Amino acid sequence: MPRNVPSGIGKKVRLSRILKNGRAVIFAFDHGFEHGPKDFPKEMVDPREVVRCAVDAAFDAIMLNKGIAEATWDLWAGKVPLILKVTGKTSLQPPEMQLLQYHIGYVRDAIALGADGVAGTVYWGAPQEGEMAGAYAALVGESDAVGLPTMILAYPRGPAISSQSDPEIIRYATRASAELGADLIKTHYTGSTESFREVVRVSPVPVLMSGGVKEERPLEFLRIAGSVMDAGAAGVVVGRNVFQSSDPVGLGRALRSIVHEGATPEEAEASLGKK
Ligand code: FBP
Repeated sequence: MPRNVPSGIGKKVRLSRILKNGRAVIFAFDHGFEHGPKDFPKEMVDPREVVRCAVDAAFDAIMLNKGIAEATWDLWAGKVPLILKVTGKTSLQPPEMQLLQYHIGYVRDAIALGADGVAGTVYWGAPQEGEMAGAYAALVGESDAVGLPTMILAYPRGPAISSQSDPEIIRYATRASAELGADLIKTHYTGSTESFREVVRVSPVPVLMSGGVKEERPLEFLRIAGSVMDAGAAGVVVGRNVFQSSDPVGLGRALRSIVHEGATPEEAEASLGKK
């Protein structure tokens, strides 16, 4: 007699591949769409080079757009779970139009690619917030139906937003993201452990810090990673601070040591260039 799989198990199984003991270091690599190739150092223009580094550094998951996931699948398959990013915007549009993330992928693409999750951005506070939040709600519904976890890029942005890292605004964006039904929330650092602790507290689901523009010295970024872990975050989702680094694999491993092994930023920095 056919037996239905109890609902929600597939999502738990996939989330357990991404979060190890509730924590994850996730590699974000959608910049070729969001910002264009200018973000990539010369030796990193080939996406296979970058994905190879992410696999060598043993990231817990990798967030890619569809075309790059297809072009690199043989590198990450069976090693690093894929989170398919299904929204995007280019920086080629007039600035006011860059406040809308539109669909560039679908749940069926994620399934077809063997992904363990899907990701989408909502610019909280933007004039187009309703469109993006509505699309994200639909994404949650479709993903829940097939047991795929969703990760939201919760980014406050637009003319009504005084600061994209204001603790109270980030708290609100985080809580609104949790209310939408996201399973993982990726948002901006608020500048201190104390303020990020308050961000983590408003969410019933794991909160991860979004990397941001590359810090001048690796130690500065490792200290930020240490700060969010002290605040109770579930990890970090990072792109530029890794692939623009002179030692991307080392930096990825250094982040792993902070998130998974409780290393101090100084200990993690000392390991750079040694492995
Ligand atoms: P970084 O760690 O490089 O900041 O990557 C996180 C990310 O959200 C990327 O996924 C995305 O391409 C980029 O930042 C978007 O940055 P912005 O919204 O500032 O243009």
